[in-house]
Amino acid sequence: MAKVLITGGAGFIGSNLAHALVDENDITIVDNLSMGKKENIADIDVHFCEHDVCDTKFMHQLLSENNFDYIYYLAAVSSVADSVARPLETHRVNQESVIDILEYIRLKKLPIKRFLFTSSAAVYGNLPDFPKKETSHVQPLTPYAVDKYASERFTIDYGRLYGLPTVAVRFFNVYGPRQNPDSPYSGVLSIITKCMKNNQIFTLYGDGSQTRDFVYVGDVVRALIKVATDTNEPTVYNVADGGETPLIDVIHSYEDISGKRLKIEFKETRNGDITKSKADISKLRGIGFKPKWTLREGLKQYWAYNLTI
Ligand code: UD2
Repeated sequence: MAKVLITGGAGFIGSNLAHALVDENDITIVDNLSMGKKENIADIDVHFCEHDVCDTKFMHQLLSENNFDYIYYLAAVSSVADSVARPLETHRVNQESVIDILEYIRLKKLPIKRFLFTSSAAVYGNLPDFPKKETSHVQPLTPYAVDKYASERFTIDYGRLYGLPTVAVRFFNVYGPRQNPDSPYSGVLSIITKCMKNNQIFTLYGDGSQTRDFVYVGDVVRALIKVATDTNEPTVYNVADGGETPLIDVIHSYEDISGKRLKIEFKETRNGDITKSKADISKLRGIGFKPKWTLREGLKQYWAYNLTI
């Protein structure tokens, strides 16, 4: 049984990862519940520590008392808008806490098998390269993107310079069960789901023609486990579906699946919103990963889940 640490493990992606790993692994979760929820992990047997990853004293003690095999680093302030409003505070979470852990692992020579950092498609910014490859130019336009990019590079450099077993991924638009819809910058499908369920009006910024590479969280979890366990290089992988769908088309499919009509109010495009997004996932496919969930199947599963809660 491997010992696994998931920071941000009570959050959306982290809790789905914990559910997938719990039967065969001994799992510790660190989460300050800023976006995560205890209910997300209430039905699984994990060691839960309600702590901030910036509490370095606590984190060092946790690492020295447990010989973790795998560390999945998902803790972050995931709101881009929040990083623009509070750049220094979010920097501490999104970058300093990551370097602190890497440095502790290096200095104490902790015998981990893999440290996986989760970065974001935000690092690509608004450049025209399309679809986005891991080798495409980056243009981190916000403190969030700068911190994700820097932490990702630190993670890779700790592998290249000091031989730590590290790797990183860049998430595109992940959706599915347990995504928290409570911020205006939450994933759009979590907001749409909430609006559909409660017959609320959904504000669509723009005309709905903006495209995204939507990837179901079940596939994201499979990709995370594969990258952490089946690769060796300190490098970065796009984690996405590799498809590109206009937002309005997603809404229509979702209406079709749920049998509900979404009330839409159209507003001006959000400042800084990108018009097109799509990943090239050939690097991920190259390690044997294939997305299992079509957008339609993912939406069906997500809607079915929402009817149970
Ligand atoms: C995603 C990430 C963000 C950052 C960015 C980099 C999520 C939740 N966010 O932002 O962290 O990495 O990619 O490019 O994964 N929308 C509406 N109404 C709403 C909410 C959203 O119309 O109430 C639109 C929004 O303007 C955008 C699209 O839906 O055009 C997707 O929005 P999003 O916030 O889910 O994701 P995105 O790609 O803007």
